Amino acid sequence: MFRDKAIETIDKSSLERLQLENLKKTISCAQKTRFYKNRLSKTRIKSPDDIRSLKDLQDVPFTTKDDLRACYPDGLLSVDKSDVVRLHTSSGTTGMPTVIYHTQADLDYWTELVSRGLTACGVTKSDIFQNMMTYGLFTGGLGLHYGAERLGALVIPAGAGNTRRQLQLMKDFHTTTLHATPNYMLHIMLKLAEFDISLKDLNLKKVFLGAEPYTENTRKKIEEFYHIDAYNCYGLSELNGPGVAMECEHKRDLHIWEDSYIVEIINPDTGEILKDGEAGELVLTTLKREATPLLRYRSRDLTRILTDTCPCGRTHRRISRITGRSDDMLIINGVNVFPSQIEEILMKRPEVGTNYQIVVDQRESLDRLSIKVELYAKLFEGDIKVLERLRDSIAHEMKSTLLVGVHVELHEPGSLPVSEGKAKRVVDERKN
Ligand code: DLL
Repeated sequence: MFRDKAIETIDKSSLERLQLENLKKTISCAQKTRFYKNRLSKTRIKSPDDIRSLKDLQDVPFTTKDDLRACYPDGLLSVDKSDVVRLHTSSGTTGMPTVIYHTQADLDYWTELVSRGLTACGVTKSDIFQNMMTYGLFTGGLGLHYGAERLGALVIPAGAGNTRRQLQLMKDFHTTTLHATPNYMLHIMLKLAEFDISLKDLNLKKVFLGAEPYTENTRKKIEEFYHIDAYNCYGLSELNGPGVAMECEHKRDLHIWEDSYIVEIINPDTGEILKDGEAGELVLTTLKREATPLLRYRSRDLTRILTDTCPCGRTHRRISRITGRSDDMLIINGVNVFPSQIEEILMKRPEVGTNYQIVVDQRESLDRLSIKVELYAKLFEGDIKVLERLRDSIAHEMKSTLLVGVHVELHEPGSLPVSEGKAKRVVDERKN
């Protein structure tokens, strides 16, 4: 199903023409912001007319999260404040927040992109869409809310948390489609029995999972438990929020909407532009945003462009599942370890439950990597030797994959900290 077949299946040369036209408009918008006026004045691109081909964008320097922070609160605003209808900011927990302003046209386009993604997975006006993401400054709640409403679905703005109420809403209103973090979907699995709700009482068909990295094994675990289809939805608040790229019904990774973004993949260490298929950091330029245009924004997310075509017929390129962030790599006694490698190993094991935590500390000046894993309750009823064998086998597989020794601790279900929003999987207790 298509929301806008003409644009979703546009041929390459028409798409590039459209991108060029909109890139010029974006440069013109950007020059109205204090930040880009100053930055572009130091480059060859002094006016939209200096952009003759899409390649000319490469003469513009990257924009980073630190640039956005330094612009707080309005250094990146390109329209009169009276034309702004909403703003979103990041939490600012790791420094100054970043702020993105939207005109009504910006919000309309964002909503349209989300509706496209939902439609590509078969969501229709007959669906009951329960949105279990946080509403507010975080973009996950409002982003999908308006996208689902636009295509006529009945939206339940449940927000995050309060699992008992979530389950009651699902049951009473026959919810068909959910939107949640993967970590929260895993958490609810444990709660069904506690609240005396069986899957047979529910009418779930689909879930959209996003806002945090997760592996294919985690998707499978969620699909198999709930007997539903789980679709990946990616985005970041600086580029609107959810809906930058979404899967279609074929679940062959994420269609990125190229009428709205120019996509580049770079080597995160050198900034060199990589070829399609090569893994690196995703860099995005907005093409349709008026209030806060961004040129070559470094997402820090690691992915690659997929070159094969998708059977759905959409022509926009696809990116692979995000494997992590260029800044979330752990260095354990000199060895690089990505949290996604650990999740991959854990989630394919049927004994492993729904939650885990990675803890790094130091013993006698050496780094120590510990993995705390929840198992299903029935495993604690049997022979302790079975548990010991399982612990050793996980530790062995971790060591041979990660090339560092791992201390594995097995925990009962519900004993590790849970989060209703994004999971905090890594606790790094080392002093830097
Ligand atoms: O998390 C927007 C969002 C909300 C996306 C709901 C999808 C669903 P931020 O809080 O700015 O925005 O965090 C963005 O989260 O750079 C990725 O590192 C990570 N992320 C988001 N979606 C995915 C995903 C929202 N599907 C950061 N897979 C991004 C992997 C994801 N990582």
